[in-house]
Amino acid sequence: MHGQQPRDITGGNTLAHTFDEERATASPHPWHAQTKPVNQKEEATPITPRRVLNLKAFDETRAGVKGLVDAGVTAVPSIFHHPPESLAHGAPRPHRFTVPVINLSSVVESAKRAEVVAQVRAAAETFGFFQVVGHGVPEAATSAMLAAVRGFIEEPVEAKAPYYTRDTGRRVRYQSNLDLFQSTAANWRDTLFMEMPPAPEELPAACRLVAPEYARLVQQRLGRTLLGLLSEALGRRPGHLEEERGCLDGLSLACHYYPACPEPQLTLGTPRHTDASFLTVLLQDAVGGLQVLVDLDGAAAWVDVPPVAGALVVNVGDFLQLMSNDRFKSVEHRVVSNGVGPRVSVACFFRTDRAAAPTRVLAPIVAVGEEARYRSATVEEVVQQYYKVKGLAGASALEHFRL
Ligand SMILES: O=C(O)CCC(=O)C(=O)O
Repeated sequence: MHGQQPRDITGGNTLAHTFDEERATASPHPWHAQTKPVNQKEEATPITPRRVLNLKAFDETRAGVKGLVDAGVTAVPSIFHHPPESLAHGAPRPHRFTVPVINLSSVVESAKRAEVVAQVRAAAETFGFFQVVGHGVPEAATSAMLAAVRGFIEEPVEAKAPYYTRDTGRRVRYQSNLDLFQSTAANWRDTLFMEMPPAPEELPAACRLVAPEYARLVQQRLGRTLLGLLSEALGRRPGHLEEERGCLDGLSLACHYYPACPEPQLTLGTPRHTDASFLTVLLQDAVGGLQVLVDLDGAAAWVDVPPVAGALVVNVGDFLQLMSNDRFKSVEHRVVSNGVGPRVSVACFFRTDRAAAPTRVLAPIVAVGEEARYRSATVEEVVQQYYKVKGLAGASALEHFRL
């Protein structure tokens, strides 16, 4: 999918890798003044004054995780260490789960539409995740989008620095780890975040033409189709979620770059979470690493969402779980880090534009004979609660609104 191939920086033997102190000390990267040898049993660093200094030193480089890798780190700095219980990179247990792949190409034919509605309903009610092919977003647009993200992140630090910010007033923000100063463990990932539509001059040149067009295709073609199918799966007319519930208003893109990691067993690309969105449409390259949490005979287990050529991954977000009165599931997922990389992905979050968030009300759609399971809440309230519980693994913002 890219011009350049991902590379393996662990030498193919991640567990045998040892900390190369001399090399780290010799590197000019300012980060190294604060690194210390890695102890695999060490827990995630608590938020101590020393950690804050280390985080600031890392953030001030404006070079992200990509900068660490370019500087030649051979050990994952301690700010990125996750506690062992969050990692569990061990061999997955054998299981029968596969994320369904649904072909949307026949949805305009009324005879086949009911079959597709049934497939989407089954996936949304059980897994909360599915992949779609025949989705109407051309391959030229998906490969251009992945290449644009990679092109931007691989620019020199000075070219990217003007976009590096934690100012949420800006609609385009490049940063490493949104919650760098709040979380107890940072992630091996950099992100270019775009709230659509930004003013063209806010966008980096690498993405200026490609990102708005990709967002338009995902929103107007695939988003409209998916919301139509999900409306019907809830027993409503196809326009219900788009026209009466505003689920197509507002799209944000999180463009992630996961550099190859020298010690993937110590960190994560993205920790477990659900999405604060109605729906998320994810474009991933061929590297892999996305996993979804499923119930395997009473025990929670992480199952891969493997890259499928030409497919986009769709998942239900928290807003839609509330709105569907728990029929559709907003399921936890994460991205494991990898000795092979970089991995590039683009998550398109269908969520209300920030201007409408204080007034857009999320109310459950209650079927005949059912009772409402949630009180109504504005998008802003749900998002605030989402960030309040974020980091508490397994905690859902939705519980706060449950009746
Ligand atoms: O990179 C991925 O595959 C997933 C990213 C993700 O879960 C997110 O942005 O919320």
